[in-house]
Amino acid sequence: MARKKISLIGGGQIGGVLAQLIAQKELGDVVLFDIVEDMPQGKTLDIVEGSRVDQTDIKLSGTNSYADIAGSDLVIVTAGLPRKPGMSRDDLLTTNANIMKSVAENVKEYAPNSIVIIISNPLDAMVTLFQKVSGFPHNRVLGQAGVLDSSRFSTFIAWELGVSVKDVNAMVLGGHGDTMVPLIRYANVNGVPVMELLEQKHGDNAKEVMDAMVNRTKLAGGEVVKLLKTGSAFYSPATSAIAMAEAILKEDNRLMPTCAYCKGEYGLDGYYLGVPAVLGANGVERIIELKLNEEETAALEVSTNAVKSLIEAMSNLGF
Ligand code: TXD
Repeated sequence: MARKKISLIGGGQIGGVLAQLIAQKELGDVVLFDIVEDMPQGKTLDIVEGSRVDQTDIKLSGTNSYADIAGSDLVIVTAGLPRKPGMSRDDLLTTNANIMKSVAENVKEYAPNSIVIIISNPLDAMVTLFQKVSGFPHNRVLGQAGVLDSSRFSTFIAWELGVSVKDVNAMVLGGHGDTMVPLIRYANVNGVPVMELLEQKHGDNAKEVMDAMVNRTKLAGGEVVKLLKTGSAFYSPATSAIAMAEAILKEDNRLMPTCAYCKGEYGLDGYYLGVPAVLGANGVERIIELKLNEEETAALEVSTNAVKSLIEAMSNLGF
């Protein structure tokens, strides 16, 4: 089988960890692109010089020229500014929309057959814009947010219940903002409902404990930004995007919360939103529609409306 080619647009904090993870997992050869001169060359040289120790052998190169991404199977985009303390993801809209437009034009020109995973914020708007500018089929343009938000939720559940995080399954849907929707009813520890376990431990206070975890999940990105002071989370966003990349490159058909294009699913027509999707050879193979109850439907609607107004704000800015 031919070696896969993976291009990373943006060689900052997340881009660097993506490159290292791809190398360690030998998912394919890596081209790391950034507009900053020499930096992506330096990062990839640094990573490749550790490959003897890691016992891995792939090609890694850094570049400031889009021509080098030609023939990519997969492109992962992190280009754009991260948040500073006190900023919301939406505050990044104008700056990152300008960057995303140029990225989409270049990926369209140089890697027209690639599948593209967007990570840059505000996520739902950036995925929408990339698809619009590139004109790529919707199944080949998707965004990473839900895998990370779900992993954060799972982590808090594991800590609370004193069980291994490996056994926790919890999913977060909706937009990648403070209105995201952690699905309490579906959360389980190897099949055992989390609420049942919380009731055993906390009795009548179980709901309060769950609400606190849901809240922490929604604000988890900001919690890290506040502590780091100079940027936003980068290890866990990278690891999450790599899980999606692996599902696509290995054609695994894995079910993951994905920012995917809805054509009527969840009552949403013509918008990108975080929904459960099967990821495989074609990118988004299909969206899975869950039977949400009234409360969940209402929460998702709030999130959907937030995404819609973000897209409207972007279009009012001329994008
Ligand atoms: O889960 C998620 N989706 C996210 C998203 C979780 C955390 C952070 N998330 C967002 O990812 C964050 O808000 C940012 O918008 C992106 C990238 O975050 P990162 O922490 O990697 O930011 P850096 O370190 O500032 O890196 C951005 C790089 C930097 O090296 C710039 O020089 C480069 O982007 N950049 C560009 N690259 C290519 N082309 C253009 N035009 C360009 N402009 C800047």
